[in-house]
Amino acid sequence: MVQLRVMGVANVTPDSFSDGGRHLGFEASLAHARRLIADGADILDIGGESTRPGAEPVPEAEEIARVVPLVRALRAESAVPLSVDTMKPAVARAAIAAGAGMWNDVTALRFAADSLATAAELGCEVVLMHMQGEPQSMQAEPRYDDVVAEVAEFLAERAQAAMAAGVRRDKIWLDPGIGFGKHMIRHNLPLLAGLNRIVALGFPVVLGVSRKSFIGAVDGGAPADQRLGGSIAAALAGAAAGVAAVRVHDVRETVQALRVWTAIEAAR
Ligand code: HH2
Repeated sequence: MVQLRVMGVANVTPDSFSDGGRHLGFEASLAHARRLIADGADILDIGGESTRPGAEPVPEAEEIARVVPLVRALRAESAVPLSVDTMKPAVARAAIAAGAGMWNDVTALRFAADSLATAAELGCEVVLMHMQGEPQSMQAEPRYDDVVAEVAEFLAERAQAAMAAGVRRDKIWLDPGIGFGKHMIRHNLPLLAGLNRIVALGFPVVLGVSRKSFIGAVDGGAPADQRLGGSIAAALAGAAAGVAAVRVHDVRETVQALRVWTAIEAAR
């Protein structure tokens, strides 16, 4: 069985929906990232711009100033793989130069004209995520005839585009983009139920369900800080479907859940 990796979310933003700026500032974000590593994160995903619905864009220089010092500091003291969560090629370039090895792009390398070429040139791993619409407006009126088929088709097309631009096949990860231009119930749940069809595309899949709104929608409106149980349930659904990594805020609890799930699977 392929080892399922836990990607810990290490945001350096004042407006992330789930941790509300609690880790703003270099020292606080470094301390938080160290905690995630101690808790067992296999990868850290460092983001300087919130992608929550309605979030304001962050200027490129500001995003670099948020992300790069943290990447550099973590690279100096830890061997844990580092990912940068950004749409901007210049931010990815700066973070990779500072020691990150993965570019996590929620726009699947569509944001800038030079996104694809930059990913190929950097030679890093890339996460291509599905999103319908733009972050500012994506939740307004998402529409699909068959959400699993359409997400799978999009991801296959973006993987082809990346390879055509020179990204190596073995560097590509795919992500269905739970919550990105999807109705909380009508789209996210069938997509989670059909994850095996995304996995069947033949690339490692990253799944981000941690603290997302659909959990609140299923559980009587539970707020973001009370979605741990639902986050773990959805992560385990991903594990059962064969995803390669789960992107989570609560690393310690998720590591424990996956260890127990994996131990039971091994006993079959
Ligand atoms: N979700 C968020 C951000 N980046 N990247 C990938 N690959 N997959 C996801 O599901 C994903 C992502 C949103 O979560 P969070 O980082 O907690 O919020 P914010 O964007 O407000 O920082």
